[in-house]
Amino acid sequence: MSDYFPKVSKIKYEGPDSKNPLSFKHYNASEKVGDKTMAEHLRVAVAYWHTFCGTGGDPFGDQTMFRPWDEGGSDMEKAEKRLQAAFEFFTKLGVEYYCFHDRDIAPEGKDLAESNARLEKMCNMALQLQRDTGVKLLWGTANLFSNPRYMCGASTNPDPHVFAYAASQVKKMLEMTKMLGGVNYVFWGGREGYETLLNTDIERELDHLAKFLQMAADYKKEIGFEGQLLIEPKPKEPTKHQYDFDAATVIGFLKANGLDKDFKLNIEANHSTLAGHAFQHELATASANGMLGSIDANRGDLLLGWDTDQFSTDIYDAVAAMTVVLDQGGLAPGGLNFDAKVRRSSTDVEDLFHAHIGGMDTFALALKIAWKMKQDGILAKNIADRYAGYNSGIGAKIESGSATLKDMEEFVLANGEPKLVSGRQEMLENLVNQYILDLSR
Ligand code: XUL
Ligand code: CO
Repeated sequence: MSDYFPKVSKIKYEGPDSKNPLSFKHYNASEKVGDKTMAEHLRVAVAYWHTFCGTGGDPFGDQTMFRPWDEGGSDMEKAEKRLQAAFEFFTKLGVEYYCFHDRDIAPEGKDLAESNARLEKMCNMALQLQRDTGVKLLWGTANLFSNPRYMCGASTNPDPHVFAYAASQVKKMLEMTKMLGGVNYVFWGGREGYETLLNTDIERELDHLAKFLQMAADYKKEIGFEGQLLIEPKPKEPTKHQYDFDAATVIGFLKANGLDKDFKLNIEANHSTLAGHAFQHELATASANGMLGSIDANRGDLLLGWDTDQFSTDIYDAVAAMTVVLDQGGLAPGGLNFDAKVRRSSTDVEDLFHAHIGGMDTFALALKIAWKMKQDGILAKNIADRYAGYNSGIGAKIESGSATLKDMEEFVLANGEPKLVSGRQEMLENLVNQYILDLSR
């Protein structure tokens, strides 16, 4: 095993009273919460791109993070060192999963053939490291946004040559994800959107996006890849109008194109807030449609309008998220991918551990709180009571689909004005706070 993190040994669970910053206060992989362990509930994954490829560069300044695995050697030698470092990190952190884009793990070559050969070489090395450590692949994906060829989109590019290039990358990455035993495959729209209608045919672009996804769903079946295909909604950035704006937009698009049986959604917290929604709203919308597949667990900054990809520390938000996850009976084969990066000024390799420990502790505590609330059934009872009118009489008739407008009029003429019933929001908010405060120690 490599030694890129000499100051960090295996991170242990030390409980809420520990003062050791390099320990878990709540995440205790083998601790049972109900019938599953925390690890089984949360299925935490490290995002390869942020944690091992991030440089700290931003539009206003250069690299701030100089990683030992990036020192010296050819691009491929660096890629190999980075992969060693990654598996050392996964093992010391004690996570079961990771996620990567093709170009994170292997640098692009001079042409597609060379890029594919490089990717294959690095994936074979990853397979060996997976076997050595027991770490698994939560999902693979293709980077269809960084290379200049994708400046006007990948599958929605006006040039079919670019479409074909993007499709070729997806073909190879589906094969590699299958080879690595990946349990999901993600499509994030990247540059699938537009800047101006002066040069854009929305109808054709949406049609091309659907054709692209159909090809992927067909190829998945052809090669016998059993992972779940996921689409990750995001409203803007990099393009002004992204076609996969939010959960509702993506669900509508998938249904309109007959793709809703082949894809589920990967909901990212920060993308939800950029769309003007709460994280929980996006999770609940996907879940209500039977389409919540996986989560990119991070947070934004409410004072900034872009994708800051910060590690979750907001317990309130995480409790809301875990409530939806528990209500639908879990996330598997999906998981919680920490699609998050340390701040530009957090330049030590140890900061990568602090960041993940914080995120994992936040979701572990949230899991315990959401589980207890669910066990006590208070929120569920309140919601059930609120809709009880639909269990019988006119309500049941409406839900059965047999009621008509005439029935409605007859009912109101006979029963007069409906009573005002309080939604009791403040009482419920206090209740949630009480659980959070009680269980945080
Ligand atoms: C971009 C984003 C991506 C996807 C994978 O905002 O979230 O990292 O998760 O391509
Ligand atoms: Co993401």
